Amino acid sequence: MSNRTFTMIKPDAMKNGHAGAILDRFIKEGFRVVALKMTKLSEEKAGEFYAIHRERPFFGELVEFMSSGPVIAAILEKDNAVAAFRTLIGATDPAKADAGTIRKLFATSVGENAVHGSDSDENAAIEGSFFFSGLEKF
Ligand code: 3AN
Repeated sequence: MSNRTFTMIKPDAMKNGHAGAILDRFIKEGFRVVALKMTKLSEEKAGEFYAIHRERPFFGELVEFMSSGPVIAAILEKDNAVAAFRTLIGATDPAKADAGTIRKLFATSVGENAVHGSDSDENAAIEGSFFFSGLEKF
């Protein structure tokens, strides 16, 4: 699993019409699509997904935002996928993200930051299994 990561195109990027450009960028950067779906998280499911942030002051805002509209969830494969993908998306706060990164190009704010990217191989596997069954991974 060390060459896989999990991502979501978040509701802000979906609403602002950036999903196609972001998916295109994933592929152009050499990530292979292992699994892909458009879905909408309930508040309960968003809370479960972000349970690690339960004590953070922005947790309520994060759950409300992530359940506010559809997302595109995907598992992506590439050598060193977790680190390579986090470099591609840029810093959490788009104002601090490097030029050319997905968050610099498409994010709205630190809370509405266009894409999620797993922070470890372990979390990539957990997050991928949260959204996809074995039958949905290719
Ligand atoms: P990253 O997504 O870059 O790994 P984390 O894990 O620190 O960043 O935060 C998870 C998510 O929580 C972020 N993607 C963002 O949507 C939200 N978030 C992080 N920091 C803030 C903040 N200061 N205010 C509002 N939302 C935040």
